[in-house]
Amino acid sequence: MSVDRVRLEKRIGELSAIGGSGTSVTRLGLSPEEQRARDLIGGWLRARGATVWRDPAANVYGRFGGAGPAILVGSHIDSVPEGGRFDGALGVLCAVEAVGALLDDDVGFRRPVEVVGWCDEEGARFGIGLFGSGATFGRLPDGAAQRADRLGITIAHALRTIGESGDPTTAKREPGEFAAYLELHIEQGPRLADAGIPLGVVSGIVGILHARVTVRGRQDHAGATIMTAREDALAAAAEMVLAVETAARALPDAVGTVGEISVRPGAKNVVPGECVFSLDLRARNEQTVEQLARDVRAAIRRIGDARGLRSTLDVLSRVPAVPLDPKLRDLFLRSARAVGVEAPELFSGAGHDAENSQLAGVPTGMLFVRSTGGSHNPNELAALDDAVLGARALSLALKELAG
Ligand code: HGY
Ligand code: MN
Ligand code: MN
Repeated sequence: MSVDRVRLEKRIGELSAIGGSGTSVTRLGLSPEEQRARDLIGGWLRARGATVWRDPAANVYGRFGGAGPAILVGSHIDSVPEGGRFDGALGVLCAVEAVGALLDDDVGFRRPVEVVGWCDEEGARFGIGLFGSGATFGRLPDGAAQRADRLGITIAHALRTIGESGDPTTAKREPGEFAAYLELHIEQGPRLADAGIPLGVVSGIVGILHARVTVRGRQDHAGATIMTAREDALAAAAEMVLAVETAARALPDAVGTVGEISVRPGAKNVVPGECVFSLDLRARNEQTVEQLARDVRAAIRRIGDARGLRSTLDVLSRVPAVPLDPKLRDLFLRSARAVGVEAPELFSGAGHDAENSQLAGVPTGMLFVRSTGGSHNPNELAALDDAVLGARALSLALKELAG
């Protein structure tokens, strides 16, 4: 496959410049930066003859070929705040490059191919992860459009601002419109780098529970309120955050993270009256996710009761652990072998849009590209050689499915 290394390298630079500063990228869901990314990607696809459109959930699609169930290939175009240049972006760039290589080699499509750039996979702004693919595959949580960011801007308003109706559920497509979904993504962990192997095949994806905990105490004077007369919401939340860490450490293959915390009123001389923090609970299997959620709920209740404070836990989104399609796992193993790589099969601790397609009944496969420097940080790095290998393997897989 004639993947064009220079073209790929140039486009990695162009896309990471949108919302980028140095090696850091901030391209939040439904932000102006994300729209500029859609315009850039749509332009590349249109230039190769694709029919390009944006759907009511602000996903961007480029379709090649005629009618009938398509091979969908892509990833997400948004990032976390101060994230890296490759999470999501590399999957979209390699999808564009893989199709470009097939077109350059005059490989005709016996079935249509659609390249997709998913909107707001991270959920960093509105709290709903896998938002764009959730809309397409009918898996959005109830009331998603009314979910607001920290400034009180709702998803509906943000969609209307870019000219959409404001109802993302109208983006839903029938699973039968797709014969398969393929996603290339950086591994975001150390296993491929430690093994010295450039590609991996994803066997399954972790189950995730996202929630918001609100702790209500009593706002009071930091000087005139003696320690035994306080209902300090932040002190209680601090104990709860440590309890999340303890609960996750106690279960095999479980992880628990509190990534966001806010305090009201938030002044140095005021005993905090309210504290809101996020929960991100994950495990390889559903039983463990449920057990972890139970343990965390119990700890929050115990700590609140002991301090005489009230707390609520609101589940924001829940995606079950999902094994990926065996035939597509085998296809990616063969495609990796064809570019000289004996790829290991890896379970993904990171969530991906691929969960939504597989759960909706669209056979789904994922290919990992080695990355270093961790992820969700500016040090995230995929070597160009590895990206080119990934794009070539993706192109071979596409050729077998659609060529
Ligand atoms: O959170 C995740 O696992 C993904 O990066 N959205
Ligand atoms: Mn991510
Ligand atoms: Mn990602």
